[in-house]
Amino acid sequence: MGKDEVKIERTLVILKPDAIQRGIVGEILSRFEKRGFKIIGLKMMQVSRELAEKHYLEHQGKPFYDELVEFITAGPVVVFVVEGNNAISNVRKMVGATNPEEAAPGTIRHDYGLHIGKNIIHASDSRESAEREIDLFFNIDELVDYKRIDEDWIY
Ligand code: 3AN
Repeated sequence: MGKDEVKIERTLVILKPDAIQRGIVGEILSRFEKRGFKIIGLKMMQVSRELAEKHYLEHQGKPFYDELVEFITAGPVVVFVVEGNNAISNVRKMVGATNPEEAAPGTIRHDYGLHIGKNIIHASDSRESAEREIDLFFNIDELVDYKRIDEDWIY
């Protein structure tokens, strides 16, 4: 694939309870919109313990697992599906390193966070996890197909 070719992907983003409580949802969402990504599904929800355990299955048994489940269920979250060119890796780059103290300036975790336990945002890390997580959080009829009017000026 040439460097100039467009590869449209979908990925799941969760704004964790700290982002909602701190009133930074709009600002963060805006970063994705302004970059040119298309939001094709969006909702606020309370994550159940059962859903949290499914979402964090791969971390079961790790020392921070209980804390992780407690945190994601501690209050409402905002979940959305982002679509666009190489969305999975490009969104991960915007999110930054897991630990906000190590995340590069300009990334969301750096710009809004100071501690690994409260790192504001989750984004799928691979094609497989994107598919699994979108399926876990959204019904197919909650995703919408539309064209942004600026699309031809983005690609
Ligand atoms: P990322 O979200 O950057 O992909 P993962 O998948 O390694 O990070 O970890 C999932 C979540 O677990 C992170 N978002 C973070 O909230 C939490 N986490 C990871 N490592 C630690 C740690 N050492 N201490 C506390 N929480 C952690």
